[in-house]
Parts: sequence; C-alpha cells; structure tokens
Amino acid sequence: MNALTFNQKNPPTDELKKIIDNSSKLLVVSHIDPDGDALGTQLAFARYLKDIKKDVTLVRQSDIPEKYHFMQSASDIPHFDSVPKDSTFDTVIVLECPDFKRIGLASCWITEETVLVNIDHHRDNNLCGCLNWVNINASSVGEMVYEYFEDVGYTVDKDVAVCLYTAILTDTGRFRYNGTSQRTLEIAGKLVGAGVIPQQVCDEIYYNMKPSSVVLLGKVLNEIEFYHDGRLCLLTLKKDMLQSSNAESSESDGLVDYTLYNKGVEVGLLLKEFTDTKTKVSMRSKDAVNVSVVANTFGGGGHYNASGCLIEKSLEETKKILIELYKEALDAK
Ligand SMILES: [Mn+2]
Repeated sequence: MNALTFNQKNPPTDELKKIIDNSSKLLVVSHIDPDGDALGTQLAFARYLKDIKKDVTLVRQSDIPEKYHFMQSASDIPHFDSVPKDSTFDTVIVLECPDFKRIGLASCWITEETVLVNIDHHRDNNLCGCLNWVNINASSVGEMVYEYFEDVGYTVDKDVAVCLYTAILTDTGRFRYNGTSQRTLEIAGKLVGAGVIPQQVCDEIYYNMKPSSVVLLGKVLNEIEFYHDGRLCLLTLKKDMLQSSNAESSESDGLVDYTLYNKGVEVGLLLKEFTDTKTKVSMRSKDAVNVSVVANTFGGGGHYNASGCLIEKSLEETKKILIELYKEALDAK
C-alpha cells in the first residue's frame, strides 16, 4: 500500500481500523528499554486487539522495570527469545518509536509485505510506516491511543485505563511537562472514571523505591555540581556507586529529574559511566533550552525538554564537553 501520513491530533480512525480489519495476525511492539508510555500503550493496544478477536502477539527485548509490573499482563509479555522466529505477521503496530531501529530484534518479523503502523509523538519520527500517525503535540502515545479508542467506540475497562493512565502520568512527569494540555487532563479524568485510582498508580511507580535505589540516590546527590551561575546542574553516576549501593543499572531511572528540583537550574544532566570509553547521558531542561539539539549531535534524540545520548568518551571527557556546549546554549538565549 502507499504510505499514509497524518500529523494531526485527530486519529486517522477509518484508515487504521481498515488496516486492523484486514489483518489476521498482528504484532504489537515498542522500543527497547521501555518506559511507562511504551509499555502502557503496548499493553493497552494489544488488549484492544484481543477484545476485537484478533490474533495478536506482543514481544519485548529488554527486561521490564519492576515498577511497571502492576499493569495487567506486563510481566507476561513474551521475551524475544520465546517467540518462534518463523512466526509471520501481516501487520506490525509500532508504538512510541521515532525510528524503527528502536524496536530492536523484533524487526526480524518485518518483510516487504508487512503493513507497518507507526503511532508516535516524537518530533524526529522518520515516518517509515505504511500508516504514520505522529502528533508531536500529544503529551504521550497513551493520550493518542485513548483518542483512537474513543473514536472507534472501544470502551476501556479498568485494566486498560490503568495502562493508559500510566503512559500519560509517566510521559508528562506527573502532569508537569509542557505537553500537558487541557485534553491530557480530560483524558486522565476519563481514565479515573473508568476505575483508575490515581494514588495507587502513582505510588506503584514513584513511591516504591528499593532501599538500594535510595542509597544510590544519596551517593549521586552527594556529588551534585552546579555550573554557569547555577543554570546547569550535573549529576554523575560512576560504576562503583552501583556496586557499593548494591543497585542495578536500571535503578538510575529518574535520577536526572533531581537536577531540576533546584531553583535557578535551566538544564540538568545525568552522566552515567557505561564503560571506560562510553558515557550515557540523560538531559532535562526547563523551558529555555532545547536539549534534543545537543543529544542529536551525538546521535541521540528525544524531546525538547528530555533527551538522551551515548557519548563515546570517558566520563570526565564527556563532562568537560557538555559543560562547554551548554555554556554556549545558555549564553545564546
Ligand atoms: Mn512517549
């Protein structure tokens, strides 16, 4: 089929429904190292397809962070290794991926005949689907999927509502980021109407830290640094901090957010020592600086206020480079 692209708020319901109606075997995927939006929408969309009696398969490549296990069936998403490689799917629904490379190994099931559906809200989406629905103004893909469900007349039950609420809650930084619109909150309200208990979901995700994570947080905060008159805040996570906290690498999730808790900070960075020559960087900003510009120069990506990349330098070299780059970015505004 010829590629169809929609950059709009309203779901292309007729086109999407037609593809689904014409499909008999569907695969629903999201990106490696999934976040709340990726997992919540993957689970919600798969449940919708099951409810309309479609043969649907989910797959994951990465471990699912424990804080998301409360979503129904989250811990049952089959790992890539357990899905037969000779499976065939006529349609693959790709959620929350600006680039199809982000689906990882699951791309082995995509052939020339596969109908690819691409639903996303990243500005840099490369529109590689047969049907692309990319709304860069949506707070989350969870919000977009809800719009489609409402339009197509699918009523969400509590379990689906919890998945979509999780997607929206996490991708808006608890209704804080500037993508949070009146409509976002209306949809969150409807999900509460469908049975979501906001405190329960919030507690599962944010008030459920392991003691090792809190110890790690202490070590990282203990070495907080400020530059450029307090406008840049920098946290570093060295490998030995993980060991001495008895923490896993995934427990550094969300640490970067502590940079923006500080008055006067406009850009916050978390530098995570990956190997001696590779450093993972998470970047956050308040409104003034577009951190995805710097992330892009290192082959990374993300959003205006939240991006990330992997830099092929040691932790110390990475630190020096970024302090300098953000001096320019902050001076320029
Ligand atoms: Mn998202």
